[in-house]
Amino acid sequence: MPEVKIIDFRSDTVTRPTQEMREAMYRAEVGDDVYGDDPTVNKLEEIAALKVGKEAAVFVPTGTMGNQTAVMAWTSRGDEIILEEQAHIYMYEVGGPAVLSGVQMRTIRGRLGAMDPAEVKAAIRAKNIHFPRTSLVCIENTHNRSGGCIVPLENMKAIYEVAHDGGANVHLDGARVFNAAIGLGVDVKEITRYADSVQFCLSKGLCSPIGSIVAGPKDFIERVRKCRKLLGGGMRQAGIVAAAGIISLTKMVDRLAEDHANAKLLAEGLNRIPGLKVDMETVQTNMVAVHTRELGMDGPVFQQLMRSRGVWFNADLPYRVRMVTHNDVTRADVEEALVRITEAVKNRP
Ligand code: TLP
Repeated sequence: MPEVKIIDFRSDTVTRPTQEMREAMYRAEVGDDVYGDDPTVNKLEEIAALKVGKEAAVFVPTGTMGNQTAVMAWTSRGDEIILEEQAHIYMYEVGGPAVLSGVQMRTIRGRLGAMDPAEVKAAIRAKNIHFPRTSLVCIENTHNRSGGCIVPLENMKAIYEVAHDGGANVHLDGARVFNAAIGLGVDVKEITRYADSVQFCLSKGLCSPIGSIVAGPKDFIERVRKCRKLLGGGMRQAGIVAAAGIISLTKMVDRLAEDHANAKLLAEGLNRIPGLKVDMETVQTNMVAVHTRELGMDGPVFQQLMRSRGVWFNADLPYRVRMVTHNDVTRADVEEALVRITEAVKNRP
C-alpha cells in the first residue's frame, strides 16, 4: 500500500526552514551574543526594530520567553495586568506572569479577540491603598483562540489610549502580527504603533526554525535583555539561527497572503461537508476553527479519525478543531485534505 502524504495543519510552528535559510545558517558569521559580539544577531535585531518602528529589539528563543520577559520588564511584583480571556499569555504560558513576575492577571472577555476599550478602562485600578497597580494591558493580534482573527486598528488605538490615560503600558503579543498586517493590507507599523512593546515570532508562518523578537523603547529592551539572561535565554553563537530570522523578515512576509488564501479555500470546502461548520467571519488569516458538533463527533474523535488518514490538526475546544495553513501546505494539499475529509466523514463508523 502506498504511504499517504501527511498534511499537517496542527500549527504554522511546524514549518521547516527553507533551503535559502539553511544555506544562510551554514554561512552565518557568528560571535558570542552575550558579549554583544554576534554580528548576525545584531543585524537581525536592527532590521526587526526598524520593521516594527521601535527604538530597539532583542532576539529571544521563543514567543513565550518574549512575552514573559516583556511582562517582567514592564511590571513590579504585586501589580495587575489586563488580558483578553483567551489570550495566549493567559491560556498557554504555564501561568508565567504569576510565577516569574509575581503579577496577577485580570481577564476581559473579548469579541473575536478584541476587548471592549470601555471594559479595559473600567478594569484599570484607581490609586487606592488596597489595590494592586495596573501596569500593563496585553493585546494579541492576530488572536489565536478566536481562530486567527485580526484585532481592528481602531480597537487597538482606543485601548492604547485608555491604558495610557490609566498609567499602564501596552504589550502586543504579535506572535502573528505580520499575518494581521497582510490581512489588513497595511504596513506592520500601523499596528505596532498602538503598543509600547511587541513580541513577534519568526518561527511560525515566517518559517525560521527558532526565534522571536521583542521590540520597544531602548531602556525597556535593556531590561528585557537582563530578564532573558535571568531565564537562561542568553544565547552564544545565536547568529546561526538569527541568519534564518533575517530571511524571515526580508523575504517571507509577503507570502503569508498565500496561507490566507489557502485557509479561505479550506474553510469554504469544509463548509460543504455535511456536519462540519466554519464561521467565515472568523477566517481572516491562516487559521480555520472547525465546529464538529453536528457531525456527532467531538474534536478529539474527529482528530483521531483524520490522523489515521494523514490529515493532522489539533482539537482546541470540546467540539472544535483548529487547522492552520502555512508554507509546508500547498493549495494542492488543501484540495487533497478536503477529499480525504469528505470521504472519511461519508464513511464514518
Ligand atoms: N502558539 C502555539 C501553541 O502554543 C498554542 C500555536 O501552535 O499556535 N503567542 C501566541 C499568540 C501564540 O500563538 C504562541 C504559540 C506564542 C505566543 C508562543 O510562542 P512559542 O511557541 O514560540 O513559545
